[in-house]
Amino acid sequence: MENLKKQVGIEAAKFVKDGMIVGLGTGSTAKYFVEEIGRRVAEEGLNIVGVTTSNVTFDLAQSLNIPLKSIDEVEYVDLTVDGADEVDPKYNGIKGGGAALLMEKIVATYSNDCIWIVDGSKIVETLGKFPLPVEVVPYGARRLLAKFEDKGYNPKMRLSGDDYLVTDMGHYIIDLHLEKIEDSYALADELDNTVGVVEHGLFNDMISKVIVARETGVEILEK
Ligand code: ABF
Repeated sequence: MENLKKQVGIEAAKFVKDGMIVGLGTGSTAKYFVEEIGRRVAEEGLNIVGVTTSNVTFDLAQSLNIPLKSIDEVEYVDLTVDGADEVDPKYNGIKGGGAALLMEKIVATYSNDCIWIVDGSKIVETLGKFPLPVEVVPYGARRLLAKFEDKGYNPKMRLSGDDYLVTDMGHYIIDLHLEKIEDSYALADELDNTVGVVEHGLFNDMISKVIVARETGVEILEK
């Protein structure tokens, strides 16, 4: 499977051209994309500026000598390549399994184009089997947990060891075990309007392509 992930990472890097500002995603698949960009910077003199989506990716990109800027130092991002946890037939997805959803969504929001790179197991008919990450302010998190419980959303605080996981931006994550999300737009709207919710892992209408690693090879799905 690692070889398949590497293949899609390399395939996605082909969309990166000289002069681009490139969003560098997070996760085990996006790692291969970032490593390929690093290789091209080192071996081919690829001239890009990277914008990272997590501390982990920042450290990886720095170790590869990829020139970096923060999202606040650029007007826009030309192309962001990132991983995902689920992708449905409408090219909507769930992200945040890697707890980086807030910075990922901020960078994606200012990107002219986004591509997800996934293994075949991420392609689903209906979103929701993967628990939906919801990033919340620590103050009031247990009130939100109770609210989601009352709604029947089967919420669980994301843990790191015995403690609540703290994201790069200093928040907690509540994972909603919904099994099926019939309307990702309605749920996104509800969460966007819930006090204490900073961001959630529903990425609706944010990408143009998904590059999928299948046993039979790499498949590029275009919206
Ligand atoms: C990150 O990549 C997260 O949003 C998502 O959860 C994760 C998928 O990681 P992997 O490629 O390791 O399955 O962007």
